[in-house]
Amino acid sequence: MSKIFVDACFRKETPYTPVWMMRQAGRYLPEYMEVRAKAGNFLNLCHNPELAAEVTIQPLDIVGVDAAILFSDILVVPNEMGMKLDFLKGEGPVFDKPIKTEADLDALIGGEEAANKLTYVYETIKILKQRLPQDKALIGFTGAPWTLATYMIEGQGTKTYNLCKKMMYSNPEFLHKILRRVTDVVKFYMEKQIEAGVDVVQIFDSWAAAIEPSKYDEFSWKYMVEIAEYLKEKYPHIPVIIFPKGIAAFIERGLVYGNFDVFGVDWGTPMALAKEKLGEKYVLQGNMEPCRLYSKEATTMCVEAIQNIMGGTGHIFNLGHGILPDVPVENAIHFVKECQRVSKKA
Ligand code: 1CP
Repeated sequence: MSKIFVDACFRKETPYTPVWMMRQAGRYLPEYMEVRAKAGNFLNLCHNPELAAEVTIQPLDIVGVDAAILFSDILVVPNEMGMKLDFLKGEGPVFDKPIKTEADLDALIGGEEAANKLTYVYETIKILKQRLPQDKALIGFTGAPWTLATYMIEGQGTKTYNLCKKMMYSNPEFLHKILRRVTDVVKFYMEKQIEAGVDVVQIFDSWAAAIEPSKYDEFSWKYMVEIAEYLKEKYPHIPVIIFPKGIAAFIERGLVYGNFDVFGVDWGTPMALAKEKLGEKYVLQGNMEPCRLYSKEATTMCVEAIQNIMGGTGHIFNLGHGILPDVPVENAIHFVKECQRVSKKA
């Protein structure tokens, strides 16, 4: 059976425009909180294939999206490269020993050996392949090497990225060494997710906008291109989505080389601009501001506006970034229904 989400990634005709929500699992769903409590904490949940599969499926059943995004986190990759990781309440992810020196990097596990340690992710995918309805796609994912490196160097989320940027300008060779190590793991990681059964892969470059435009290609885009080229050569039937958040201004520079299928547009980028600059090369995904989910009226207005710009093939509805924990579930359901209503073909 064909999956409309995958067809849409390849710009094929579909009965309506498929929809999913970035970070669709999580704290806004009471059912998620129950399972997380059972697991004990967030990382335990990522490590438990049975429970991770359960929370992956929840948003499909509850809000009716067209694709499931694998439940995991981008930071399991540096964790399995050997960096001890904790998710602290109210503070988010923290690595106890960020990379400071060449010796710190050399101590990490690389390549396929690191990717092989992520067995719980592949197990989750295998369970999901058996449980997901045939017409729903499963999206696997990774963080972009740059976005992963920001956590590995800073040790946690950051507002200023000063350690990464100090390295970028005063020791760029070392930053490239880190990015190379991460890229080599991610290529194997994505390949193994595909072999385990994901239908689509997405690369999250959430902190793309931390890099100045003239440096973005060198420190992020080219590594994502390398990953995409590697995957496309082996698995041309698997769509590759990229989400470089907040680089509307870069679009002017025409960062359009690379073998990707879908470009995830963040909520700060006008959809009409994204269409003008990128719509011929990529299917566009996005891009409702997630806070509109607080109001059904604001949601409907935005969904209609996006449909007016994007109507037809070449689009997938999505939020323009992650869903917030205090969004009412019924408003999330409303978003999905409205996307399907406005885009349904007669
Ligand atoms: O239960 C909880 O309280 C933890 C909240 C949470 C969840 C639900 C975190 C911690 N990660 C996740 C799941 C997650 N993370 C998914 C699963 C699929 C989904 O539901 O959509 C995905 C795809 C991610 C990816 C992720 N993790 C990104 C990239 C996407 C994005 O939103 O930009 C990033 C930057 C992370 C790091 C991370 N993990 C968790 C938090 C709070 C953060 C961000 C910390 C920061 O702001 O630096």
